Amino acid sequence: MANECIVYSCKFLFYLILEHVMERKALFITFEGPEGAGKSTQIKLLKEYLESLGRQVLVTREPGGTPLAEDFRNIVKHYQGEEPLFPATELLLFEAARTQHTNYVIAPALKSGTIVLCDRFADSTEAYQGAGRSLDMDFLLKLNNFAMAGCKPDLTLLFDLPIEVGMERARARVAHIADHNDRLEAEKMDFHQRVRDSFLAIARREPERVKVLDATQSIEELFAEVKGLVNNALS
Ligand code: T5A
Repeated sequence: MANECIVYSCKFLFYLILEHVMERKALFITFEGPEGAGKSTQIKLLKEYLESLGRQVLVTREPGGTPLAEDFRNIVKHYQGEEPLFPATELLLFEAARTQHTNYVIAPALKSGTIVLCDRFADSTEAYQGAGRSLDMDFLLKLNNFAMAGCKPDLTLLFDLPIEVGMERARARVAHIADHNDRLEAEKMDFHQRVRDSFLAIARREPERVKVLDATQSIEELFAEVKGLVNNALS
């Protein structure tokens, strides 16, 4: 009887401590991967899960997340003017959008103890503009660092899958939109292959932060992995 009491008290204490830690720890989680990897789907599920634990959650995205950054998003994704968007201009627009986003949204949210779930962040710039567009990587990393304004992800979930599978999913999702145009999605397959390879290289370089998930799994299987990794990061 006495033993049972001790076990019960220990369990009670453990859950109290867990609840306390989970309640207060701000966390910055980014979601990365090639086109159509299933990030948005997992973010939605994770938000619901974290809110069911009583946590304050902010879901946001890049490029975007503030009204002005959303304007920049519209340009980098859909611009069709006669004057081509110079690759360095594209990079600067992504970094300008990020600067608005980190300073006005992400940093204040983290400061208030909110869990921030961000659909793409600085690793996407390294993969798309650095590897995809072959821009000067050293300079790009410095710009990334500047635009991040101290908001370094605690955890990055990299949804990896063959680019053909992701492109097919992305195409199927917008098949009903007659005049769909997306500058980056429309890039050639070798561009997207460089993007995928670059994401995997980042994961090899920073294995503590970046966790690679096999995004060809079902939505449910993937979410079980996501939940495990996030619970780990929270405890
Ligand atoms: N970019 C971004 C840069 O070039 N540089 C930068 O610095 C940054 C920040 C953003 C674009 O900007 C580029 C990268 C991008 O090209 P976006 O519209 O946000 O544009 O594009 P994505 O981030 O690629 O978003 P997608 O919506 O295309 O892909 P997701 O969010 O990864 O996928 P999701 O969840 O919408 O799923 C796609 C489809 O697949 C299904 C879903 O139902 C959906 O129909 N699906 C699955 N099917 C089978 N199995 C699963 N496990 C599935 N999960 C989802």
